[in-house]
Amino acid sequence: MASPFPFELTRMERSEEEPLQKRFLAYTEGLVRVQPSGYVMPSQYSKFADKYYNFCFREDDVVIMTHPKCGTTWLQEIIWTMRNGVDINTDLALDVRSPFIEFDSLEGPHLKPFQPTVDAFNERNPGRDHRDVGLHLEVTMRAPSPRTIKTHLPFAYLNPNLLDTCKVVYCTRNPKDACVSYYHHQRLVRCTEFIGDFAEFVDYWCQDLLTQGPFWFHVSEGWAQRSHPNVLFLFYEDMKEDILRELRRLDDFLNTALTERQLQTVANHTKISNMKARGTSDPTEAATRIGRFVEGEEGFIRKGESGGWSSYFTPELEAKFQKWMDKWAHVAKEVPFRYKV
Ligand code: PPS
Repeated sequence: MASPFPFELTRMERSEEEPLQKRFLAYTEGLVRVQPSGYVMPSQYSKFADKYYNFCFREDDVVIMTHPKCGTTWLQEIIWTMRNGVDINTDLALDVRSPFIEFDSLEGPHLKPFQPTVDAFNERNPGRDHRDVGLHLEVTMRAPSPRTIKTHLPFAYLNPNLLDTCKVVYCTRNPKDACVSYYHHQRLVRCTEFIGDFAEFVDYWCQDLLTQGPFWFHVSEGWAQRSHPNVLFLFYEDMKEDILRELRRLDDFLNTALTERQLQTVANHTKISNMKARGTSDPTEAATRIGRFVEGEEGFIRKGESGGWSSYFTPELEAKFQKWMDKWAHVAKEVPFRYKV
């Protein structure tokens, strides 16, 4: 039986929302907060929160859970490839191979969906119109096993039986690099369309006003579960430092039993330069063509560095960021982030 979403959803105060709507052009429908965490989402989330909370996971699902910009896409390509016989010749888009459960909550109706996702929907829901239900939710629900599911939702907003049912790979990244990456992302994608500069973005980040945050709330949820037998907790910086070591950990956790040679193939296939070169991994070209991405911004798969933040943060921005870290010290001091690898 379905359980109601147990948290309160409140519309953001007009005094906070209106200035944001002038700088994030896509937030025309407004924003909501989940209480008591203060987690921010576009208002469409209210329509789906119950459905995500009751989403039925399967025993052979693997869920990739991250705050945005912490290594999701890299892991989706790695884990899908590892779990699908090291198939490096697939012509299916990553969005279809590894669906994004709550994407319907993040994009407005003005955006044209990706054709491969619509095709997957039509194949799995003959005769139904994706505008009547959640396109991405349905594509995820009806995906064939074994599913490799992407989510940016924290544990609390998904089915409480998630960890009793399947495995979760939680990945995080130092918040300075995540912030730079999110800045570029929110300028790029028309489902946010941020038009300000980096200093302004840091201001919103440090006030925990950005969607799919607060960052530390998300990380605290993942960190609390790091020792659960069905959780593998990863750092983006560790993957940058030694990808084969992290692939071996994934191989153990997922029971994929790949040979060292196969792991090397996965490492090569998921190198940033190789992922950028494939439309099946990097949606930038296709999304720009159909008006989902703003032309002239950096691509969806961008630099992929650790430590790139140092050329963005002025001493003033560092001081502002530090204050925000101090505010969240109870979590921030616990998690051993590395700021350069
Ligand atoms: S999203 O939109 O939240 O799903 O973004 P996410 O995939 O979590 O994070 C995007 C950042 O990861 C970088 N990236 C990679 N780094 C190393 N290797 C590979 N293969 C790779 N693929 C994506 C991507 O470039 C983003 O980081 P930045 O710093 O912006 O370059």
